[in-house]
Amino acid sequence: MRLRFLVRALLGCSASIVISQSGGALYANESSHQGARKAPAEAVVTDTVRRGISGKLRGPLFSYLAKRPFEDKVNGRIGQYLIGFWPGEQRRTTVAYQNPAGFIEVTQENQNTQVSEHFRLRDFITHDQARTWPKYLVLRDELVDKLELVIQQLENQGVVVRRMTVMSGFRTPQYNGPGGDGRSGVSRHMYGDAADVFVDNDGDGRMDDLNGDGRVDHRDARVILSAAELVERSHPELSGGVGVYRATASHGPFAHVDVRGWRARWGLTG
Ligand SMILES: [Ca+2]
Ligand SMILES: [Ca+2]
Ligand SMILES: [Zn+2]
Repeated sequence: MRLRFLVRALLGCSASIVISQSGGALYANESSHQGARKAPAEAVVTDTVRRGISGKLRGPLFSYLAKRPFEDKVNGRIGQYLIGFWPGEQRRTTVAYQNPAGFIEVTQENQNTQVSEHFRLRDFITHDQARTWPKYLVLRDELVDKLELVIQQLENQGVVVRRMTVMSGFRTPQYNGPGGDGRSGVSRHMYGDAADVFVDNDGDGRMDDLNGDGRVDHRDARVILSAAELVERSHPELSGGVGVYRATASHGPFAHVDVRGWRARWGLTG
């Protein structure tokens, strides 16, 4: 265990963060959830850092989780975990599509780490290679902030949100694929700033009836879009894409939310 922490220290990340401020959740190192291990080093994080733009509770997301630099990806993998190649590895891209700087290492032990009031680390991992650990994740804290702000906005409108399910968060390029079939080859999901979400308070795995019209359809996803619209208005720095998706045979309606840096909207017809 000592060695493990030492390795992390060498990778430039502290092993744990303990929030000293009173109230709210405690964001600590991965082992704290099991309560079995004592962190070797403690750092105090200010309330400002912890709360982020949304003012919602947030761990200083990435400072205390083990990270691997982008260069640790060799032949499209880190260890056994297949990641693939970003467009920026094959051709010149604009700044927004440059390769991510690195990856959060997600282990079976740390996957339940709470990254904000409503989200855990595992919510954002790519849904593939179920038995392969660790997995590697790109996740921008602006995305988490925006999602928390959208939840806050929905609640201000009287829409209770106990659970917002992330259907798809980060997608490795390997999983995302080269595009086609309506899926973008330069998807924001590959850059850790996009999530496909729905509100699911009743836990049936599908969107709830957010607008109270007695049906669950794309209009409920539009409620999320409208909330995101207001969030972007008050937080232009979180501008990005918002798309509405109808139910298909394989999934219910959902909304795509990202923080790509410029406004984009789709799926609004009909
Ligand atoms: Ca539901
Ligand atoms: Ca409805
Ligand atoms: Zn999406």
